[in-house]
Amino acid sequence: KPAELSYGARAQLQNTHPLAAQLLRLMEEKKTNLCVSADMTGCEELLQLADSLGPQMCVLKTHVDILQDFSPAFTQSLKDLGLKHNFLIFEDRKFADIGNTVKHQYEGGLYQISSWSHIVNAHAVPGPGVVKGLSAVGRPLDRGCVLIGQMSSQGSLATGDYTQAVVKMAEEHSEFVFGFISGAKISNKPEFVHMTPGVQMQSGGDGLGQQYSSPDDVIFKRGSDIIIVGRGILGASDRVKAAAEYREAGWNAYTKRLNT
Ligand code: 6AU
Repeated sequence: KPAELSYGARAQLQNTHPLAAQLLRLMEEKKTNLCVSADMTGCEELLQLADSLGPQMCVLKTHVDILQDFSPAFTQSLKDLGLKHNFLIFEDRKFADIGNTVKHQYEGGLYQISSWSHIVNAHAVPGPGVVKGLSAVGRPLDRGCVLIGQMSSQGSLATGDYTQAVVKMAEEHSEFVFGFISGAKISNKPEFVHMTPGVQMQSGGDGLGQQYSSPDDVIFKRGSDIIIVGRGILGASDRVKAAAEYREAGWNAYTKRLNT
């Protein structure tokens, strides 16, 4: 088994994308590989969550199109909280159209995602044009993208050869793509960052196809880098305590991997 590089060491590799380097460095500094999935419907509640959990997480993930009271002022407040607590913002938009369309969806409309979100994700199903379109908007702003190589949901079609084709597409567009959404490590290149959703302390599901694995399974056994946790934290009576527990479980799994 090849030696495991720390997050900090991976940040310094020649070919690590600048945004990935920033992310890996802040993970090392803050000792957290927790991404909180802030799937909430009110701006004020989301901002309060971001402020209270800010110290625990490396990334805050949003679904901005489920907010009932979205406003441009909200994104400014979110950016300010990101600077205050040193976390990156990830709008989970899952772009999946031709290059010209995703370019407009990324930059324009009501949400102007490129103006506030450091990270976005995309499906590879349209072919490399989706990455080229996003890249035309995102690169001048020093943004980055993760491609969806696998999904956590039951019956997902993103498996096998499809996953391998996603890895190839990422490698061919590493000036903008710096990693993956996947259940496990799917590329051996240490420059790439793997982020895994479908994480809770207990295995199980949600009745709508979501499937859960534990932080230890995801980070230690399957070699991913970041746990993405939504309802495991949002559904807890004490969210700060729950986030601290996920953070500790994720970090312990990482240090165990480094020392094995
Ligand atoms: O922890 P949960 O189940 O409450 O939330 C999981 C979050 C949701 C999903 O939209 C997202 O992770 N997600 C993704 C992402 C991040 O792209 C991919 C996937 O395969 N499964 C998944 O749950 O906000």
